[in-house]
Amino acid sequence: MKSNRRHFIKKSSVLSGLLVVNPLALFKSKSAPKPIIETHNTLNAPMVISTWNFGIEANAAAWNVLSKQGFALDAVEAGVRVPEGDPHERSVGLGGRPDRDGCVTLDACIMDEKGNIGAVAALEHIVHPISVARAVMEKTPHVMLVGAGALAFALNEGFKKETLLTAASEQEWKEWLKTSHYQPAVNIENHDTIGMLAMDSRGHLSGACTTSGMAFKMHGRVGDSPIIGAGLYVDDDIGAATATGHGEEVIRIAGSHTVVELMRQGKSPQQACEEAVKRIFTFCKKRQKDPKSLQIGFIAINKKGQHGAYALQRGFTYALYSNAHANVLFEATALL
Ligand code: SD4
Repeated sequence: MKSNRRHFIKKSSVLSGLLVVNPLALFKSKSAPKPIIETHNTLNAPMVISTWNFGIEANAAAWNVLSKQGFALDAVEAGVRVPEGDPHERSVGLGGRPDRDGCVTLDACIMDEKGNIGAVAALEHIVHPISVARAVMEKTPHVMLVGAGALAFALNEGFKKETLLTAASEQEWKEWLKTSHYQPAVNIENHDTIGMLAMDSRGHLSGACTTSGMAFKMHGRVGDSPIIGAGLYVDDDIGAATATGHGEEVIRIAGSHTVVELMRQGKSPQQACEEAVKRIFTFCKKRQKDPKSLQIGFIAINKKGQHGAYALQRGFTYALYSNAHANVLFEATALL
């Protein structure tokens, strides 16, 4: 099974900084010669990376867009819609585990290469919150809609109202009610939120993140996943990052934005993910919170097409699809 593979970063195999100079350009112009410089290295483009085992199927849908020279934004939306629409995936979209009141409430956000952002939080009854998030981005003057307002907007946009609580999730919730003890499990069913980052063949980046959040959370609780800068961040000049795991901890360090800023300072995606997880660990220590009771995972890519992933604990898997990796599942290295 591929899921047990260890993750090896091939640092030396990725060339850095492709500089293309057209010598003719230096001689034809009478004014000061201006070399033609390609500002980014698209050596590894297109590529898509996403969290957990279900990233494999999601990546395949995204690759379908990317391999036809489609846009990264369309790719990430198409990709994460796959687990959203799958009732057997119990942590995203249809069939997601409910909150403690039995309501399935969904969180999602999307960000493109230009810094356009859209998000929904605590959205009920809509199978594809990522597409509602995209509609918020493209059709409203706002960046985030929540709860009843998000649902009203979605219905007005033509999204269908559906029951998201499946028999299996309802059964699990009823079992949980017997104790009503809120203790989110680490690596539930080995998958959770889907965060996806893509670089299209033009070298541009977009990302998407979608989840039903922590199972049996308080009604109205919102995690990191729909919060730009926490669950997802994209800066087309630098790179992109997304997070999974206990959202409260990711929000505490503005996780995905932190990863991108660390890459801006020169860290590789791998180093940046490691540093972000270590910051969460430090906060755990300060707050006397047992890090063993938590799981956090980050994935990141940069403009060179390098990727990184790191988790607080073992068991965090992610899927990578590029010309070099035909949709391979890796297990991220971990701090603990
Ligand atoms: C949340 N980050 O709602 C999400 C859930 C998740 O692994 O990813 N769990 O906090």
